[in-house]
Amino acid sequence: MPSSTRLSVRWTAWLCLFISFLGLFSPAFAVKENDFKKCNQSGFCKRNRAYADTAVATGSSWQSPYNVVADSAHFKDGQFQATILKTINDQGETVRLPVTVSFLKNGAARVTVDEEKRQKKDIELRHNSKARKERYNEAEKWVIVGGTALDTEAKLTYEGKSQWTIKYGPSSNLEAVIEFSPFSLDFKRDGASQIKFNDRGLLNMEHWRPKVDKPAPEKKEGEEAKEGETPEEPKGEDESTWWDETFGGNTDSKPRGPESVALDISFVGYDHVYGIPSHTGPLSLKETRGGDGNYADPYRLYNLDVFEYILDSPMTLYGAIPFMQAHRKDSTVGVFWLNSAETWIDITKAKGHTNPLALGIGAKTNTQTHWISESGLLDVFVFLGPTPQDITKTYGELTGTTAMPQEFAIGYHQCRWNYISDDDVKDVDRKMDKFKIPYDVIWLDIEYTDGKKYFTWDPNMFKDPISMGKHLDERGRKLVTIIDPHIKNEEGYHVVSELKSKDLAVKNKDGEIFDGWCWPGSSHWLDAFNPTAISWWASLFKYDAFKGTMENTWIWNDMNEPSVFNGPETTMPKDNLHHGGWEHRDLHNLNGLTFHNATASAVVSRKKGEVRRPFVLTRSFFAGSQRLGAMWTGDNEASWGHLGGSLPMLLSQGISGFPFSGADVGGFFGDPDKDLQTRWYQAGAFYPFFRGHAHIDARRREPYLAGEPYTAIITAALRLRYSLLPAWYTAFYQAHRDGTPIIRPMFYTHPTEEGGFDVDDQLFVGGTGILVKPIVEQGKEETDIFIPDDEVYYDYFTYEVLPTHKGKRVTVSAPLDKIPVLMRGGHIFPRRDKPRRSSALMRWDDYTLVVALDRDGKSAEGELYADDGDSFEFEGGQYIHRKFVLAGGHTLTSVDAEGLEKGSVKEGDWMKEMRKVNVDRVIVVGAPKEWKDKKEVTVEGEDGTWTAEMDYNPAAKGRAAFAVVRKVGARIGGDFRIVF
Ligand code: NBV
Repeated sequence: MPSSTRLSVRWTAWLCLFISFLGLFSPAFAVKENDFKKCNQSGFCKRNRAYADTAVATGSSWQSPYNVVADSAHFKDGQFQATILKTINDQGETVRLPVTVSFLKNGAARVTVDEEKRQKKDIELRHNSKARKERYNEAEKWVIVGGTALDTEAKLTYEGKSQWTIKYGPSSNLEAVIEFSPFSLDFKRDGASQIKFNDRGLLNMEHWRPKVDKPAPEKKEGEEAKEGETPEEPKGEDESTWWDETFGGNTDSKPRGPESVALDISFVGYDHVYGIPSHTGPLSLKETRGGDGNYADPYRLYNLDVFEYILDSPMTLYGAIPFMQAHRKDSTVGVFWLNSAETWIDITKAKGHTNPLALGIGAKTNTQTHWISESGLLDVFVFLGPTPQDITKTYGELTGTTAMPQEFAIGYHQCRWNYISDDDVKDVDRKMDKFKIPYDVIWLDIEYTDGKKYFTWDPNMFKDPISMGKHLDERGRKLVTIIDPHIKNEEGYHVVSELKSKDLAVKNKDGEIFDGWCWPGSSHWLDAFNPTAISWWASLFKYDAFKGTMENTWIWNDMNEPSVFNGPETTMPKDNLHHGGWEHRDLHNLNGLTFHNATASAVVSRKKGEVRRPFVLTRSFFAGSQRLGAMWTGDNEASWGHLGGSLPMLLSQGISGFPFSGADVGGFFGDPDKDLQTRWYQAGAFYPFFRGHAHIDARRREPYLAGEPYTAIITAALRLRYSLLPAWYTAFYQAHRDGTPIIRPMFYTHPTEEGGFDVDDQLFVGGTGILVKPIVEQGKEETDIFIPDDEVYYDYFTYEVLPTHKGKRVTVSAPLDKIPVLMRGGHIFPRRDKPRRSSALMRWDDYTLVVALDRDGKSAEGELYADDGDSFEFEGGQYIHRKFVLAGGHTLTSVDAEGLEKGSVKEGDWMKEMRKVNVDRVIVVGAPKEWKDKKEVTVEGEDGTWTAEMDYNPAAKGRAAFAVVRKVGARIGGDFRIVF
């Protein structure tokens, strides 16, 4: 065993010991849960839940103490501004909270509430803290990239004494009714309420107050509020965690005292809510206040290294997107809670409403949510739809859309912890070739480094990384190396010396460089919030600085929650300090994004003059991370449950604006049996990010090791992925263009089909009409697919016409070698059918167009987007974007999808080369009977008119008729017409 591996095995063993020690008194599978806080162990969550309970118990006499000062209110140029007074005691003392409601051109509205005293820094911090005094107001700097232009056409249409109404939105059909006493908001569309703020009176901004020393009651960790304590704020409030809080032996010093922000948001007439990833559990979110089948705890968003996470849980995971959509038949609305502190969200559904008309047609439920963050501003965006596409588009305008990926990045990635040497890498590469298994990227985990010092190589095991890089490059393949944010604190390691001397690390509460514990032992953490740190980080990635890397080396960021082994809940203390004096508490959920951002910008600038799209995978993320690369769902387990669980997780990522996502194929922990491994590859072939990965203690499981028939079945799944790369790339382009998910759940594609609203185990691939339901259960050889409409559905492989009915399930057989994949009639999608070793080798291959005719056998439509897959030249028009239409049952045309005139873009090298790339085959599934005697078709291309041979296969035994046109010879980038 190489020394580095031995070392890491020791570390793993140590870690396991440490973890089992923490959970010594809990049953085996509950260990992990107990390492992390429940709401009642998190002071501010518990206080706000108690506040909600008091409101409910008080009933109709509950009075929210927040009132708008009527004289302070004004409305101008699309913005309402006023001061809210919060009454804080029976003597009528108040605190001032400035509120702004902005109406945006794109139809979104934004509500921001701050606290005047903190804004003016008119507060005192305890413990001589050097922290900033304001509420954190820089989340928007990291997250929002556009879409904030004000709707200056918005109009104040009613100005009553205690209620104002503002009409807004591109079609002026939206309305916000602002109630002054108590402060509440009612967002309406076409006169009907959709979303209400503070409807239940749970708005709570914990104002600043000085600590008055009085003999503190004895308290223990996690203890309930003591009877007899005198609460200062609304009755029942528990002060015990206002000034400090202890969990797992770590004490948070809380220099600013209590400062949480909370608000109830009701979705009027909506019974499904989706989003707020990352969690396990169903796509349609569960209720969280207990009861049959519900969770007892709120969904938590606090990015953590959740070792061996459990399924079906509201527990937090590695990344957070506080964006929620509510859906009912024909309407989708949403909110984006822009707050990067620890956040909890309670969901309850008020069913059986007595007046369904008040809720909207067909809806009987109000979904009530309660958002609770530890600190920061109250800053919420409201989207009124009405379609799911409207919501993801506007959210994409605000937070940015998926970056166009490196084309290789959507191929298959072969990873494990760890490929142990450069010879090992070459060997795996050769074997993949020997078995004719396509793949694009091989990955190196932490053991490639010299003693976990990033930017170095283990001198014994990776003697010649450049020769390894070149070996891969010859086959068009890439290498990804891991770079984590913890920097080993070791004398003589140039990275840590510079980090210290340049003062670019995160500080502890006393302003000294923070020292924590991670893979390398004692470590410091890059403060990626600091612009100087970002530039310095970039310098480390230059090819001549990170020696051994070259043009085909890309990067993986792990542990960026950040993971700190000896920190509270395995992360940084909340009172740590970042650039600008902000406490870690305020920006914790942004930490991963800032590190990912630093790495992605470093990778773009590795060499002067080299302008290429970065590829950086991140584990931790926040809203906006989609602009920077891909994510994966962290340390899952080699079990059927985790395979099944990956689908709703990735669907949720997709509708939440970060669709470039995947789960470790095969499962990270443990050893999958061969059936599971095979089924996982079949599912993984439909993950936007497709990577096989395994724990260091897991047995080797490269696809060629599985043996027959498994290797052949896995290879077939990989080839299916590779043949569909043009369709996947087109779906990525759509995501990039307007925030559309890459894999799409039923409610998104069929928002009126109620039976599909809680279906989360099947998906459509982009706009291709390809409907997939991976098998995720052991021994299962058939499955039921939910059919959301009246279209015809063909089996992808056999062209069998399935006996489908709208809203019903259809049974398809799925022995181990079969993935349940259907083609929805009415679509055309591009493929490349020649199997090759990597996507790079397919670059100039001709295309196949698959046409699945609609139920009338007359029409179909589809798209292809292609560019050089590497540079930013597509931004200057160097791309091909075609629209294919088969109409009238006889003519297939290809036109520029954006209506651009031929020759309107000067062709660069890639475009010129693409002139040689053609449509080779057209397969028409569901071909009309009238074609049966045809032997050829007429092709009208840019260079003239010619004929191409066609075979017609009549319908037989449930299989649709299909026609195959060979050697079409029409240029893929040009206009053409094929007349059948
Ligand atoms: O770097 C080692 C692993 C990595 O393989 C995995 O993918 C990450 O999620 N890493 C976590 C740290 C250790 C996990 C036990």
